[in-house]
Amino acid sequence: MAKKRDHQRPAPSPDRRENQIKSSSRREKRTEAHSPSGAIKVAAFFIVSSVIAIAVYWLRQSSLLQHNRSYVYQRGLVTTDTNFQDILTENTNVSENTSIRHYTYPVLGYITPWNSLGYEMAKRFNSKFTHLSPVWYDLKSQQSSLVLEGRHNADRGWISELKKAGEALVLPRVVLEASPEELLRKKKLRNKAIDLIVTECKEMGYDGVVLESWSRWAAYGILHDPIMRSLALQFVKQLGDALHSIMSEKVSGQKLQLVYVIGPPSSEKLQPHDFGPKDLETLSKDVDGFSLMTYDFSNPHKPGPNAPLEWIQIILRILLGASANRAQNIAPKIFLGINFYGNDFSLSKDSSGGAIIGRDYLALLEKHRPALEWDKNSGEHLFFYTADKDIKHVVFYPSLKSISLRLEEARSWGCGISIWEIGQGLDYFFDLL
Ligand SMILES: *[C@@H]1O[C@H](CO)[C@@H](O)[C@H](O)[C@H]1NC(C)=O
Ligand SMILES: *[C@@H]1O[C@H](CO)[C@@H](O)[C@H](O)[C@H]1NC(C)=O
Ligand SMILES: CC(=O)N[C@H]1CO[C@H](CO)[C@@H](O)[C@@H]1O
Repeated sequence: MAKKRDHQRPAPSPDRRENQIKSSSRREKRTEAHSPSGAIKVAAFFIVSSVIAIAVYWLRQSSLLQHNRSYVYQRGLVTTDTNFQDILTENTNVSENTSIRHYTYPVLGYITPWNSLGYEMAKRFNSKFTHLSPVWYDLKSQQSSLVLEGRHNADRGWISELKKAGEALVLPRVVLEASPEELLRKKKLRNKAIDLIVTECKEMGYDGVVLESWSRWAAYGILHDPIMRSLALQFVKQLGDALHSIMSEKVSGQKLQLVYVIGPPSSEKLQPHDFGPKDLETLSKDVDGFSLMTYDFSNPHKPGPNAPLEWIQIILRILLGASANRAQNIAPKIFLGINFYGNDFSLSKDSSGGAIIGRDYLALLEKHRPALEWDKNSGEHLFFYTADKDIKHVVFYPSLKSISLRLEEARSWGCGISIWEIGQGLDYFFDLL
């Protein structure tokens, strides 16, 4: 591990303490060799050490070229051993060329209209993404019919700038708010819902949609009924089918896409409301991607890490692990969820606290200058601070190291990733993608 980290450091980095220690010990050796009888030894020493220096430099360069050309790796910032100063000074620095992708599987980024930084990030790091999903639409019941709300959120200027900046597909998210009993039972309403979504895609030139409905259906309690559950899956297939029948305006030969949002199974023994491996198989032909919400493991009543690595591993095993066939066919469609926000929990009895985003985190680091700790079990960084009235807080917020471990996990399965959301992170997180 330590060896690997060394390879990630660039050869000339005089400002790193370890290198200073190394070079001063080398200077000591040279003075030792400077004895009257040692002229030949000195010459030999210089030749040998130059050869070694060149070899080490060459090895480091070639390993950098192969694996880790991004700035954050070169600076040795992707490490468990981080501190608030490094984060405060480095978080805005990224590789000069922001077009180079380091994560080869699909990357979906969510953008929320209430945090405009996400719109900026989508333009600046466009090439890092294959899919961008602005959170714009709700499909709602209206009297006996349906209406798709959210066109007022859609920003045409931004979409056309995005198209100039790169190739990421734009798939706005649609949340199905409409009462599911009616919608799923009545064929006319199902057709209407699908028609509204498809028409909006055509009129606005979208590349498809991200649909969120499963969590709503679970909340309404309809998934315990086998007939309703089957109608629910049928609806998603029908929408996928309808979108696939339309060609994208942007990329010739490409159909409109459907990405479906799914939650993590609640336990290894699946409940009726859990979206499980069989459901993945049922929908896999009609759905282009599954946005898997692997975050929010903890909450103010149970303060802790946002997405423990072990928990993520268990979820991936439940969904993909049972058959090699499934892993091979379905893994490329999974977008493993990665949070770019964190949590600030109060440790008092009132169980308060909640989500924080990048700028809140930086402000806390500046104010409290805390010691960051690495929680090996969850694979997340955290720190403690004391607020007014002596109330202790714990803060979990993603770090380069925590994100890189999740990327490696996703990579080992051949999965894509999805980020909630791209305006909530720090600039240098994008250097990992
Ligand atoms: C990183 O960014 C900081 C602040 O913008 C700057 O002072 C520093 O020189 C940068 N480091 C490098 C190596 O570019
Ligand atoms: C950045 O990298 C991309 C992909 O490797 C390359 O096509 C492009 O020319 C590079 N841009 C610059 C300014 O070096
Ligand atoms: C982004 C990237 O390619 N990271 C790699 C850097 O190098 C280490 C070890 O050589 C790999 O484990 C990372 O995946």
